[in-house]
Amino acid sequence: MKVVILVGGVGGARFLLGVKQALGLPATGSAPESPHEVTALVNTGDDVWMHGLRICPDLDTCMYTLGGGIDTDRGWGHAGETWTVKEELAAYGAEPTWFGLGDKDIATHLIRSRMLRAGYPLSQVTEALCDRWQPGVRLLPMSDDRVETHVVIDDPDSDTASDQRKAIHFQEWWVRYRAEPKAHSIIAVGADEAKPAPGVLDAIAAADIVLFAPSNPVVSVGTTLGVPGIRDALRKTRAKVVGVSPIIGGKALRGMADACLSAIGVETSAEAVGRHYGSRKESPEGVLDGWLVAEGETVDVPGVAVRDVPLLMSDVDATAAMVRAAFDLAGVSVA
Ligand code: FO1
Repeated sequence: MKVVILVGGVGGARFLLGVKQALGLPATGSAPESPHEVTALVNTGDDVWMHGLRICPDLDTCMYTLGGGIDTDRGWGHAGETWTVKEELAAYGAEPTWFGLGDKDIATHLIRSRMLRAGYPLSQVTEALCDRWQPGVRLLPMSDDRVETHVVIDDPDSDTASDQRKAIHFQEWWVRYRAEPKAHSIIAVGADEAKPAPGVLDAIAAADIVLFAPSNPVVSVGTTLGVPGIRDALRKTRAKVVGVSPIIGGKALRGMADACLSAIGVETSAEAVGRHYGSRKESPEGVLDGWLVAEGETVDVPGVAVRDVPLLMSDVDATAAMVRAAFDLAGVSVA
């Protein structure tokens, strides 16, 4: 079976572990004999140049998680990480000092930055890095072009009276300010000129099922949907498209999906997010056929088949059960 998943960072990576288990694939490493093909379309809007290095948080989180190298408490970066270079950079007063660059992680960024500077596209860089990590799924950046999520907040340096605003990179909002400053708007800079990375549209067209991981519907799945061509490909594919709500009981599980949703005027509820994605059949831009919501929730998304199941990715078994429920909702069986 060909499975395509739109994913972001920490939540997306955990969801991919469930997809692998549901398909009988080993948790880490590849299974070349398996009849299944899994392609993750990964958000790159969080990517950022820092200290001269290109950092791709969602791609790296997926690669380390599926490659068995992730720090499970943080959900990002290497297990057993050290921070010597970060401390040295801080000793020089080299900004930003608020971003956690681990020593082992820096090796990934050095390889990627060198390959990008040599002219390799991000998709080929990712393939090269995955040679080492063997995630067991194909990790495809949503685009090889630069798309960067920026957040418009009240300018912390200006006095409140002047209500000056400024746009900061998503990582600064997320990591430095813990997403506290109200996001007035969220902009994927470069999205309009970006093209889907090679293989993205083909994977969607050839898929037997497309899943939306319970990732941030604005700055992860939303950013991917914003790359010209991807939404259309999802509306055209013969595969069923089934999303998993990242909102349980009106609460965002992880990250700051609620802060992002309010920035785009969408209520923090499974129903509002399902409607925001929209029905492929009934709305002009919609992309969903199915929507998994948390057990006991009654959600109505016109033109979309809704099912309520346990949605907490408490462990891989629980996540695999969610994935099987999505397969079932799409009417596909894992032969
Ligand atoms: N998240 C933090 O909360 N603090 C950090 O210092 C931090 C550093 C970092 C370095 C590399 C990397 O790949 C991810 C990192 N993250 C950090 C996580 C990252 O900001 C988020 O996971 C994604 O951007 C959101 O999906």
